[in-house]
Amino acid sequence: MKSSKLASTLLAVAVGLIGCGKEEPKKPAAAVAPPAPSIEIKIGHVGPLTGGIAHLGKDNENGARLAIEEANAAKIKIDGKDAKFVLVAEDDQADPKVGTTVAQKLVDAKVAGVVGHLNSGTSIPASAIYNQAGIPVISGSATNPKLTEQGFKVQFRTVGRDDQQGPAIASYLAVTKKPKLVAVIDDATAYGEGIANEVEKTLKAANIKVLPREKGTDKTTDWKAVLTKVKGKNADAVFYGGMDATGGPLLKQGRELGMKAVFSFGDGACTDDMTKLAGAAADGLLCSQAGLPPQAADKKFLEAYKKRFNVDPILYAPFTYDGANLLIEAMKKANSADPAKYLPELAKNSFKGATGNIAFDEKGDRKDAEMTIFTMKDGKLAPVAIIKGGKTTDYAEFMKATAQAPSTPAPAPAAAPAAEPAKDAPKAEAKK
Ligand code: ABU
Repeated sequence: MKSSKLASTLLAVAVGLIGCGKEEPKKPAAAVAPPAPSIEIKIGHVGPLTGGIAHLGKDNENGARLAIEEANAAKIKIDGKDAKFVLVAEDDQADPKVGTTVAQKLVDAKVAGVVGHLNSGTSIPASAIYNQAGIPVISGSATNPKLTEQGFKVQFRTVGRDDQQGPAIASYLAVTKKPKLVAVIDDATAYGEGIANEVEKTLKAANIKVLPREKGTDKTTDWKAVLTKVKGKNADAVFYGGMDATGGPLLKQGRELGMKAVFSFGDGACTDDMTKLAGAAADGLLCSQAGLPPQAADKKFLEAYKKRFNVDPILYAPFTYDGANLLIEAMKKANSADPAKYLPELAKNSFKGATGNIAFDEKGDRKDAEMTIFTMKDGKLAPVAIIKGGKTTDYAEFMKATAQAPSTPAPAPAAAPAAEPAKDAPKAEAKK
């Protein structure tokens, strides 16, 4: 009896315990939001990342990369989706054949747009491939006029053209140095030969004699035979159409041969690297760029570039930065990364970039591109004049006027010394 009472007591306690442990009905779990839909948008960049001008290729690539990183940080939405921009960077080795191979690779990778190529010699053949695929492409450095003369609706550039740059540097040389006989040398590339032709045309129009053309290649670093010939003809100025990797040795060897001639270069060889390549021989160099100088770029861009890459831009990084931003801006406006949908927005864009106001004409050329003239002094390139719309303005004056009217930089009235030849120089071809 005792033991059965104990058993019932234990049973009652156990039932009580089970009762206490009874689970409460589960509350419905808090709703977890599904991840926001996202879209990956590939943007290609192409330039030489190996070879003698790899430093310029990297400079261009850095500009595009910075724009893309900033766009990702800004958490842009395209078509209601979180846009993740991805830079697909390719090396075309400044070689036209590699350029077309790489262009096809980017088309196959389904990039939405391309910034590049750096060289005119690679940009021109590659443009046919992008055009066939309907992919917008913006070069921040290729200056040969042919690039935008092919009628390709997808092709744009954020720099000026060599039928603006050639007359600008040739006129400045003619007026400030008054040469009687000029040797014109080129590297046999689309860019080098093209700008040399423009310079020769301008000099001849100003009644200045020009020696028969001398040629090298984009790999030539021994110019002694060419220079000895030029020195023998007593040329008092030399113009070289080519890049800094070959222009540096040309200048250095010219001085080593005792040449006193004024050396003048186009944008490809208008970099501070000339001091590294040619040493003290670089002082007195006259050269041009087909846009505002890098130091005149937007301060915010310059600071961000330095912070990100720990160097200053060399030449055209601000222009590839603007190129990438123009693509992204057009996608935002079209609310689509589909090239067919955003291309019309790109063509009609009016954009305030790091290099000033950018709008394209019907060929895809930058409207009202500035040309800058530099001289090398104490191992540093210094901008001395801006040529815009046929007017030459002292650099400091131009910057002052620009600061006062930031949205539409207007040059001050034409200043000596280059106003006269700029007026007389052959005009850039009329836009069709
Ligand atoms: N504009 C100078 C370097 C690039 C090019 O046009 O080939």
